[in-house]
Amino acid sequence: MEQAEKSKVAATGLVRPTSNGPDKESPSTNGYDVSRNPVLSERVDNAELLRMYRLMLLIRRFEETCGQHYSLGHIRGFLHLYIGQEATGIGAIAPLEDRDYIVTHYRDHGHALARGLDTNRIMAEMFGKRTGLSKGKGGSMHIFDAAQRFMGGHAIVGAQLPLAAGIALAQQYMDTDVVTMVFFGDGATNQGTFHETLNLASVWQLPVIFFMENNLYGMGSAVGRVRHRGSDFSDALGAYDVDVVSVDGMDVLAVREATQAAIDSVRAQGSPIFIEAKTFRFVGHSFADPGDQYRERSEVDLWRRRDPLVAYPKQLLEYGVTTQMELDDLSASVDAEIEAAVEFAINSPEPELSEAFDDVYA
Ligand SMILES: Cc1ncc(C[n+]2csc(CCOP(=O)(O)OP(=O)(O)O)c2C)c(N)n1
Ligand SMILES: [Mg+2]
Repeated sequence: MEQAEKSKVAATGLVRPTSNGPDKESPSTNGYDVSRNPVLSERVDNAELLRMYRLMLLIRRFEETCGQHYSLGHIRGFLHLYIGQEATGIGAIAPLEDRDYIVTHYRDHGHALARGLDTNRIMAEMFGKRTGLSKGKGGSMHIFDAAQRFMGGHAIVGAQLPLAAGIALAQQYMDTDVVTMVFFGDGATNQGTFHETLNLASVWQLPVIFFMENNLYGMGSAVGRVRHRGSDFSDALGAYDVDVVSVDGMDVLAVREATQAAIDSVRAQGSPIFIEAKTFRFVGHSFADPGDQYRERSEVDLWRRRDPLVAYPKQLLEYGVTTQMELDDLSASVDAEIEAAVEFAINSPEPELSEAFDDVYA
């Protein structure tokens, strides 16, 4: 293997088997060696690599299916698909512990599935049914499961940031080592809440991970048109003395490695960390937006060539982590799960009118 190629692969935790077989020090016997990666080595085995792939596929198929049912009028309101960004969500959420919190934006179904929330109940929420995670009254932008510490699903750009700071402040007050991860887009960085929250998180040294999914566009606005420094966030972050990590959001293992290191650090030291994952949505901003009026076709094609749903399984096969037959079985099981979720949603009742004001706090 070329040296450059080798070091690139080693950085993601996978090392191609050499003709002499796996490295002697490797704990693995099937060609997959994470021992060279100090962050991932003790935590990621082949089963976990496959679990991550299954979740990525589950998100992709879930999103495609939602698109179909939106066209049929079964899903209403807004629908913001996560297609293209799967590697980012899975790489970020996989290393979190059950006790950690997630707060996110309206492009939230991918995060909910990554967290392991019930597929049937997420789908039912999409369909506005009573069995949905928000009792059918939230819809696609308001997936919520307090028991699993998944605190939404928020439609107002940037609104989730101060909520995350509040959760982190509570954890700091109670002296736990719980980490709060908040997702937001590049567009949210121009909101006042972004700067206010970063300032307080820095002043109070809150245990929070600011996870920016920089997909280069906020609705139809390229980041370079609405930020004077474009995708260079060092100016904004330098002011708050928050450590910044930038990672390739199309590479699930690179995201996982960067996030795991950030989680370890936040858990140990309590201070905030900022992660920027560069990613891309392959489809429009929402289902109503064809997504091709403000982006060059060539730009979309370029990113599509890096589709994590193509690259990652190829990597798993190449490194002997799995077989094509196993991937096919896994794909069939994902299809069955999605089919069952749609059936569950279709057969579930609508919320009662009498429940309209239940769970309203003010
Ligand atoms: C405060 C506020 N302003 C405007 C909107 C309308 N809006 C919805 S999504 C969006 C773009 C956000 O882009 P970004 O944060 O990059 O997230 P992405 O959609 O790319 O994931 C805007 C302007 C809103 N929901 N809330
Ligand atoms: Mg964006």
